[in-house]
Amino acid sequence: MFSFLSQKFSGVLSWLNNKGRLTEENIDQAIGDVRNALIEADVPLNIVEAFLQEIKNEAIGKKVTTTLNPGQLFIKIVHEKLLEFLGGRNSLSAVTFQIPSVIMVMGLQGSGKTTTTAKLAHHVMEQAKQRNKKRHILLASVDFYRPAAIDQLEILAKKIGSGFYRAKAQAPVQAAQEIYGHFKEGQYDHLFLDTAGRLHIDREMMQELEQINAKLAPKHKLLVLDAMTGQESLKVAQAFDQVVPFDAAILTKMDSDTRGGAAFAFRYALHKPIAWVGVGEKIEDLENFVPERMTTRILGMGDMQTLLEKASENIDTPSQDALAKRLMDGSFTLQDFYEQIGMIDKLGSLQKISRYLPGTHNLTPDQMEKGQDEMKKFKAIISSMTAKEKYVPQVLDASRKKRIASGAGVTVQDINQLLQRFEQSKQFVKMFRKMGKLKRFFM
Ligand SMILES: Nc1nc2c(ncn2[C@@H]2O[C@H](COP(=O)(O)OP(=O)(O)O)[C@@H](O)[C@H]2O)c(=O)[nH]1
Ligand SMILES: [Mg+2]
Repeated sequence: MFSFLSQKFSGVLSWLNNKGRLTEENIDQAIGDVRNALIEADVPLNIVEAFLQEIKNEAIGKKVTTTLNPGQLFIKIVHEKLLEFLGGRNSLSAVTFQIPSVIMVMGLQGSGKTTTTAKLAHHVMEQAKQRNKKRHILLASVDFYRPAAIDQLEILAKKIGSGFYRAKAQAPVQAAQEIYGHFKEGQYDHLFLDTAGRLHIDREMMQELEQINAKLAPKHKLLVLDAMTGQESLKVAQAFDQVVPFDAAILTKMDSDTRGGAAFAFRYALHKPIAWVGVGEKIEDLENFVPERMTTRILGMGDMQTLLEKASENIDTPSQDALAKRLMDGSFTLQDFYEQIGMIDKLGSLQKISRYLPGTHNLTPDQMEKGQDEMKKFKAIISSMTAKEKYVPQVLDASRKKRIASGAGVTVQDINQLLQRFEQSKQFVKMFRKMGKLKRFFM
């Protein structure tokens, strides 16, 4: 989902990470890259520009704090903005169906109306079941346009165990009224009315929907949008909204290699919720739309934001800065190494941290546990050392190692492993210093 956007953004962001400071100049550069990414992802140009303008306004004039380097600060702003555009943190579950109610499902042909209608009905029934309730649902279709469209819905109704009614009338508006009559008689809780789409926005389709809307006055109107259609889907949404204003959209086919443009543009331009997303062809493949999850996916960097917040809460800046400085002048000692491990401790378990970090999701629980154990051991070893040993580890001969091992409850091999790791970090530092990217190593 949104892999295209993610890729683009992570490209931009990794580039930013490598910059020392966020100056007006490199904001410009970054904005250019983000702009390209969004345009390539099929977000309409005017929306791209509006988005960038907001980011720019926030980025410039904001002080770079000591806990966040400029790249991270920019990530934070992009993250916040993107989240806001996609619906924010507190966006409530967008639609709750009243009882009784008619729910009209609209959209272009092939967008996934019929499938989504059944998914939704199933979802409502399942939710009721969890509360030990039962929902009496009627599915019906006025899609006389596409052959076998009504049969398709009938099959799905059987599958989910809902009611189904086939109208005798053959004209959409009359059929809708006939269906409504049946819905009332049957004392159903909800009628999900599947409508006919067309391949493109079409006058006849719109008139049908307008009339059905006028006659039945559905409590809820939902627009089904195919997320794969990118920029086009915004035009579709606007056209529908002008004729039959809808409550919320459902974005289907988010399981495919969908570009992010659809969700992004829709939210920005229409200010209407995306209530659900379709993530597959099966009945169960319907999920709530979660702006935060979407934002994270777009940025392609795990929940970096949360990590940043944690980091700025838990780690006191001076010690971090001091460590970075010691690394820089080459006086990095085992004591510093110890403090570094302590910082990781402050951030929570390795397991928790890895959830926030991109690229570490594929660490197995085993590997995590090993890492965690290793850190514990290293801490124990270092705390069993004398000051001299910590600062001049070269003095660690066999007998010293034996003494430390028994003090820390580890083996000599563990100590050797620690020393190896320590040497590796020093090598890293040298390399990074050469590349002029030292500060990054520590963040
Ligand atoms: N992968 C995937 N396919 C979907 C999704 N929703 C619908 N489809 C498929 O899209 C095609 C068209 O769906 P349909 O419900 O008949 O669309 P309608 O013409 O709008 O009623 C069907 O093959 C569905 O299985 C989805 O969320 N993911
Ligand atoms: Mg259909």
